[in-house]
Amino acid sequence: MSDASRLRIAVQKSGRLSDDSIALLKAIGIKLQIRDRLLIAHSTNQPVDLLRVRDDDIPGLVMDGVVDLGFIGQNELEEKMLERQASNRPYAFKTLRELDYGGCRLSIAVPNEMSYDSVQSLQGKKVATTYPYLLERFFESNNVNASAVMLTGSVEVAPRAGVADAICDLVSTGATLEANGLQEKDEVFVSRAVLIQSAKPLSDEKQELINRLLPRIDGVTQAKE
Ligand code: PRT
Ligand code: ZN
Repeated sequence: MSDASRLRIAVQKSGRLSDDSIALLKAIGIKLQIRDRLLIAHSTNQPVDLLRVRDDDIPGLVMDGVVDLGFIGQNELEEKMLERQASNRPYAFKTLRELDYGGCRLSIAVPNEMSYDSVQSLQGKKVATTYPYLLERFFESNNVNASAVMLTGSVEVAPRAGVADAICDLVSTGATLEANGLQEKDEVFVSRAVLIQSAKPLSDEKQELINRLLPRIDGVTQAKE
């Protein structure tokens, strides 16, 4: 059984945010022994437990109050918030800090040979993405009538596979787009990692621990600047 008095923090188990999130927790003095296979990691010097999950699950775990804190990319967070709004499920949370890692942008990209003057060029087209809610919001705010085709992976091959005309995917260096004959055209959402807290009131002990940890995060972040 897990101990409800311990602060529960969700981190991505294995992916682009994992190492930086764990490094930050260690840098603010939380000792952790992480065993690769295990879902839970207990801190040996603080009343803190880590829940190691897929990043897709982190916003919901925080919004449902299953964990107290979570490290997550704003792209995933915003997408899950829109999804929950659309289905009338709770989506409240507090952003405690924007972090200095996980930077990327969700962009529209089209095949090199496709003519693209503005987002209006997507009129009547199919756009493959893992972020249908963010993409549909972008279409709506630009008055474009296009459709989002949901793919959970390999989005960049969708145009070549004939599944979509264009894509809306995360970009950092742009190398993946280039390797797939695609050109970045419009930014839909700019993202970085954030630390979020459940909207549910926590015990005084937990809240005091969080309040002690936040200045340390600021210290670590400033020291890197
Ligand atoms: O298994 P799990 O579901 O936990 O992981 P995941 O595969 O969904 O996510 P992961 O680990 O790939 O990314 C986690 C988070 O990292 C994302 O939600 C973003 O907030 C952030 N991030 C930052 C990125 C990138 N940069 C990024 N470049 N996530 C993905 N990419 C991918 C992108 O999808 C594309 O395939 O990298 C490729 C593009 O990179 P460049 O450098 O070639 O442009
Ligand atoms: Zn994921």
